[in-house]
Amino acid sequence: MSFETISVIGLGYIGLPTAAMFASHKKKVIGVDINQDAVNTINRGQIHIVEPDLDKLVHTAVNEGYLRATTTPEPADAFLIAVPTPFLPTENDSDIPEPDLKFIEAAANAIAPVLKTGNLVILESTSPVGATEKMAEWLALARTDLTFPQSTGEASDIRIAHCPERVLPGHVIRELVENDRVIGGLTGKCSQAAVELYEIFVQADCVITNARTAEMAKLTENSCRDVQIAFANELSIICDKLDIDVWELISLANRHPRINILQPGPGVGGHCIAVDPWFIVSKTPDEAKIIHTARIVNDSKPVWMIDKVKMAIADFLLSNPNKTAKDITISCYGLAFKPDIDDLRESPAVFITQSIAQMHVGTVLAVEPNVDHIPKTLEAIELVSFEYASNNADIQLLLVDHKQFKLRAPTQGVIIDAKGIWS
Ligand code: SAJ
Repeated sequence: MSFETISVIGLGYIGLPTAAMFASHKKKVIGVDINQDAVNTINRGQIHIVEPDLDKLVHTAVNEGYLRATTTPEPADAFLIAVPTPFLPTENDSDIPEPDLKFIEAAANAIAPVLKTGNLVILESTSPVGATEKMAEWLALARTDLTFPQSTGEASDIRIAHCPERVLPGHVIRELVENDRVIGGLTGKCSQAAVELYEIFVQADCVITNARTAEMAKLTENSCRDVQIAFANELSIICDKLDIDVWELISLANRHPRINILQPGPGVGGHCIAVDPWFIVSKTPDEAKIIHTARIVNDSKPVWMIDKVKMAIADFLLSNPNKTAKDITISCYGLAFKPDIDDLRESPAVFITQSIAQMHVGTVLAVEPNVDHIPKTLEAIELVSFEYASNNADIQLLLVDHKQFKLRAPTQGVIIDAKGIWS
């Protein structure tokens, strides 16, 4: 098959780097997004997200005429759908979140009118098991004049596959090229076509399976990490109770040749690890016991951190009877969802800092070396320098192990260290 024109639907953290990657291999790429501002930004050769090296790639691709963004799908040889798969709203905190496929359905309906015989449609969005088959049904309903693999098998006009992205934010450009790719076609020909497409830029193995296994593979990877982090987070709570340094404990245990415990933290953030396990739990609630429990353990860690701060406030007032809570300044170090990035979305550090600012009557300061302003939703929090925060706080709360924080620690105040770098 020849893929000269490739369309990427959804120009976010995965879609835009993928589009730029095809374009940098001299393929004509049509990027499609419902966000007109993002489309305008990309067509100026700029980017609306933060990812190292992506700006140069997009700038060159647009300037050389290989990448163009639009809000309306156009005919192409292959379509890659990389749209979000959020949750449906839940009524109670204890409800299991259900995935919402509305963006995949909208993308399928948007490309359906321009589909033609020989096209390949790939779902890249992280999806619950069965979503690719569902997408194929939506496409078939919209285009009764074409044949699809779910009904016609290998002879279908349209080929469909699920090929989940697995790249690490902050390393996307390198990992897009170097990571093995799981290719789950609805038929063998669908898989083969998808392998040919990814081989345009992927230098690692493109491993063929079926669509359901490919969907489950992605969910399994992120659930595995979530379970492992939950183990570390649970250990940190146990060790706190038993007066044991969890960091020392983990480094000792990790000297065993077959043990590799991850690091505890303030909770699990980001858009993947804290989300994807629910796609398994919601489908198989009676079976997914460990995966479900890991979510509960990790989601409860930020609340545990806030309780630690409340205890530190109470202790401070006990040993300083002439002071009130209003006199206590709390500095929070790090707002991003993980070290050395500027992404504050779905960040436990933001949740903790915001909750402390809401409950505490005294001053709450924040230090985040990777951003220069605080988003509007966090206006109650004052962004200050490390020096100011460390010199003025009574309680010093380390939330993210950014490299800047590894170089120095506050020399006064009570330290609460969620990452074990100042302990
Ligand atoms: N975290 C810990 N302790 C650790 C490691 C991580 O508390 O020892 C926390 C981080 O601070 C962060 C969260 O977990 O809040 C998630 O960070 P991460 O680095 O584990 O993962 P993400 O969300 O940046 O990217 C993950 C990756 N998946 C795996 O490593 C299995 C990436 O490969 C996926 O492509 C990405 O999810 C995705 O898009 O699904």
